[in-house]
Amino acid sequence: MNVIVTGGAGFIGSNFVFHMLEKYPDYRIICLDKLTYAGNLSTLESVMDNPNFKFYKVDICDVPAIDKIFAEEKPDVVVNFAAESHVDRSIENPQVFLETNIIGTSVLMDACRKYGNIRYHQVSTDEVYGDLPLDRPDLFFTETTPLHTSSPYSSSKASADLLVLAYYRTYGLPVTISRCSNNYGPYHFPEKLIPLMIANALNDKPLPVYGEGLNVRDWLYVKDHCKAIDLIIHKGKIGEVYNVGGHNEMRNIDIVKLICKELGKSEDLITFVADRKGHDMRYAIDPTKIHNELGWLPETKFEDGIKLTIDWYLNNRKWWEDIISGEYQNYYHKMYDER
Ligand code: NAD
Ligand code: TDX
Repeated sequence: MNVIVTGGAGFIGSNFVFHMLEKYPDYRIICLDKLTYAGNLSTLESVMDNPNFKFYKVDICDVPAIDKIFAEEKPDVVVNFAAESHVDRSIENPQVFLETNIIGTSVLMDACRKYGNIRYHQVSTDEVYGDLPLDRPDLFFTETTPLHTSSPYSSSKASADLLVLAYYRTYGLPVTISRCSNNYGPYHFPEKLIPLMIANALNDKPLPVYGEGLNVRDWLYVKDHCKAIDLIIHKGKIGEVYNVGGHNEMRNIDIVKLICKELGKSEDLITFVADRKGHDMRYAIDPTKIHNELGWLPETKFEDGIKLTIDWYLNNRKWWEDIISGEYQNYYHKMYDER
């Protein structure tokens, strides 16, 4: 089987590439990535020489380039991870989110239609459902919860989801969508909460918590997300949406305190800063459908996953130090210096 993985030089995409190459030695994995600020070729170093792996530096919005790759590689399945993924950046500059997340999705699906009605999987997010109030712990997002987005990022992802479902209904393209909660684990770009706090704590820098840190996220170890997508592309029902989440809700402030504890750093590093505009309060996924239909369950407990993650950042300092010493410095100053 030939599997195109877009965004495979990013956080979840790279973990998915590793998972697929290890689990299916007879598959070819073809990675398409533009290598934006979030894509990192060094992440894929260990698989670059694998004869079952091929890398193309390409923008998913580039129609002729995508057409050419589809014609040459003859994929059986396309899994689309490629996206602008950071909510804070979408608040600063929405345009590129609309281009990659919406137009890019349609370019890939058009190529799927053109080259033989190819199986297409869209990696989406729980953020398309908006947020839940803190005082209603009984509420969860199901696949039928209405889309109700808050940020340019989540709006672009919801738009893409609607397009994917339209291509199913209108053209009969064999699609599925997964909507996952917050991932954490190796190769997570240090602009996001957990790796940012680990990197700052290790450098004894302030730990910038937005607002009062009471916002709740439902954290899932990245490898469990990859296993869910693997199941969906092999056994999922065409035209369906699957929620993926770990029933592991935590307040931001508790995550940051836990990171301080694990690293032996003082909680005095914690600094409360101005809140994110339109900040979603709580995300909580009901993963009953994927459990009942496909037998998926998260395997990694948060207490184990966070230790594995912290160990990974301790053992792979060069990976994230190279990132935070470059263009990231400008980003960090702009976002945090006068916050
Ligand atoms: P990431 O930002 O770490 O990686 C995105 C990758 O896409 C990068 O390698 C980047 O170079 C590439 N890319 C960006 N624009 C591109 C373009 N125009 N053409 C080709 N490649 C391009 O993101 P991530 O956290 O790994 O997220 C992957 C996917 O999963 C996204 O679609 C995101 O919406 C979704 N998702 C993420 C989370 C999470 O917690 N990180 C949770 C649910 C869903
Ligand atoms: O410096 C910070 N301080 C802080 O308090 C950062 C970067 C974040 N936060 C808060 C904001 C959120 O409540 O931590 C929480 C998590 O923030 P992010 O890591 O930016 O993730 P989130 O906004 O929840 O979105 C993530 O999950 C859903 C991914 O980035 C998305 O791509 C995914 O769709």
